[in-house]
Amino acid sequence: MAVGSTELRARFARRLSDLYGTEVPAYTTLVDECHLVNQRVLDRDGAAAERFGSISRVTAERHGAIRVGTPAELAQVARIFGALGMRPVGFYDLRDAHPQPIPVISTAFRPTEPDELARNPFRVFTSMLVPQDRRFFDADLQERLLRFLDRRQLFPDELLTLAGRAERDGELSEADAARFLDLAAAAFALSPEPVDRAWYAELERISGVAADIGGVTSTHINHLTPRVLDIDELYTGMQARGIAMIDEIQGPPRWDGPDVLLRQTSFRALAEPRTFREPDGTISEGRLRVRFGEVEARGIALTPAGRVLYDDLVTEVDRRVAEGEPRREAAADVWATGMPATESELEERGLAFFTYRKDGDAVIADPIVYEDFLPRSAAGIFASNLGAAGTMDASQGGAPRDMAWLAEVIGRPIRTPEEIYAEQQEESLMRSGVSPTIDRGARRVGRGSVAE
Ligand code: OOG
Ligand code: NI
Repeated sequence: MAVGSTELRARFARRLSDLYGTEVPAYTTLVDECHLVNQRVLDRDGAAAERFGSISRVTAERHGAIRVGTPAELAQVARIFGALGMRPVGFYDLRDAHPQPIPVISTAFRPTEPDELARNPFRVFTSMLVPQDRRFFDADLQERLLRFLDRRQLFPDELLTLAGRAERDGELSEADAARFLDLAAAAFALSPEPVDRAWYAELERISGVAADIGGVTSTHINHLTPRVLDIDELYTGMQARGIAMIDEIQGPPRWDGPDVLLRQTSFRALAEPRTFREPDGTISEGRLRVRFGEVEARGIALTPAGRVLYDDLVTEVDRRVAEGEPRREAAADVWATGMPATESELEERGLAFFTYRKDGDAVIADPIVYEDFLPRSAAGIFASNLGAAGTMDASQGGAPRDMAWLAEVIGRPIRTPEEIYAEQQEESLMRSGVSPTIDRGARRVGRGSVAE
């Protein structure tokens, strides 16, 4: 029996979860707590709890994060994830992220078809270092960094060959699939290779992320994030278990209105034992604290207009915080006045994406869940887990990078999240025969199977 890309993705997500659980025990605690919270929300809210995805999808749902150094490495990552039916979506430039710049650009590999997402939505936030950016790296360091990166091989040839075959044929034989999964999981495990102490420290002075990427000869999964239905409850639950969380939940604030986009929070994982090669050539044991735990809650995907509104509210909250108002109060107030309080209003004003179906004469709008990431939250997640802020010379010019550049250097198209959601919305209108203008009056935002 052949193993198709969907099954391969589901198996890989499980393998990675098992691996990360043995490497970072706090991850297992986090997953346990998520299951408890999700069950409580399910008991409390019934079918409404599954408005943004079935409980089986949400329970299996993970996103991972990995970091690589060069376009060639990113192209190989794209091939491995291509075998799992995951395509690059979105472009995130974290180099001028507020409040903490990170010397990387990122994309996310994920399934793009609704039925594939429903079967297994595994996604990986993938960042690539920009050694050419003078604000972080001078010419000498850039050159040494590129030389170091060019010499290493993150993925064995056999893995890349199997990945290529899987992508071409859409499947692998059972034996090849087993081999592929062994090699792929091993490629993302923490390596026992000694870390060059001086080189790592030199990069760490610039950024902990630069050291984690360019200071070692391998890559590793940085975190694996489960999805939770009530992130505020999860946050308190983890603290009660004695795990110190970062100060904030990133993204939209807690509020009574509809869940939009993505809320995330994280905790610093323990320092992990690593082997070092000292400047005098001796090998010693040390510790590095680079990997962590993160959890997320997902809401409705916003249209470009909705996103502008969201970004405006973020700016307004920042402004008030800068004037001395506590963030929580500022956010609650700004959202209460600025963000529509109901899904219907989001829908009527064209601020969020929905799919449409007819139920007798009524038109039901179901929200499309946000499957992507937020650059500011991502930078915040990176930053909250760095030991030191690092150094950056803002007076230097940065290397220009955008989605088209990234697509070109990895040799694959990169899709825009909003394009995918818009397509999905359009398709549902066509399929159901709902006319956005004629049926407008009849349209109501449905609560799925839940009575209104
Ligand atoms: C990625 C940080 C961003 C997210 O979920 O936004 C991220 C990393 O630490 O490599 O994971
Ligand atoms: Ni993450």
